[in-house]
Amino acid sequence: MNITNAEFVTSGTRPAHFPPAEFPEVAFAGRSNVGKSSLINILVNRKSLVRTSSTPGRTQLINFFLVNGSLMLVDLPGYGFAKVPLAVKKEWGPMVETYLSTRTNLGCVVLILDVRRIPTEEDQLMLQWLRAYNVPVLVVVTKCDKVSKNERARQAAVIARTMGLSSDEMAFFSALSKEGRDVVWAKIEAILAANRDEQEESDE
Ligand SMILES: Nc1nc2c(ncn2[C@@H]2O[C@H](COP(=O)(O)OP(=O)(O)O)[C@@H](O)[C@H]2O)c(=O)[nH]1
Ligand SMILES: [Mg+2]
Repeated sequence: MNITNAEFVTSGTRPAHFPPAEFPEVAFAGRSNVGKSSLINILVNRKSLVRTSSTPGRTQLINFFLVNGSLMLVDLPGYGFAKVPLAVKKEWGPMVETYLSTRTNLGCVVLILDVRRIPTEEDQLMLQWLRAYNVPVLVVVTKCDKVSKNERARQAAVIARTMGLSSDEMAFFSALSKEGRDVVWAKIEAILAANRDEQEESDE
């Protein structure tokens, strides 16, 4: 993907705040601090279009970024951070579930997992939601710079088993080395192209 332009559009917590559903949309989901914002920044070749943080759990808005004037990338609030106040935790479920279940132009969710961790119940629940809503999913296993190739292979097997995924449903990534950037884009573009084909078939 050749990036000519990437810009912040808006943020919000409910459909009334969201931009019009006029472009295909790719949303990024995962635990707080897993590396969602870093992944988006690398995908769009920008150091800090999306704010990254070492104090997790702060971003509680859904943030929209327009790429090349034709594709929306969406940074969803992260889940699973213990120190978030209960009131904020309670808002998370309805906010994200409303987004996932009502966003008509949502073409793909990139679910991000840390290569060093066993996926949590929340990670599994997120994948179940996405499947229930028929949202195409790409799982990106990130922070791969932090482990050896052997450890990566071991963890990939654990992640695949825990999540019920086949290995071709996962892509490996590092925001530090930028390994996997092109593969992630290619997989996203393949999913969006498949969505278009399906749409055309149902229009006929
Ligand atoms: N070593 C390494 N650190 C990363 C990677 N991705 C993110 N981080 C770091 O992890 C922290 C959280 O990243 P961020 O993108 O803000 O996570 P988010 O909460 O999911 O959006 C930051 O300190 C990042 O610099 C990666 O691939 N490798
Ligand atoms: Mg973030």
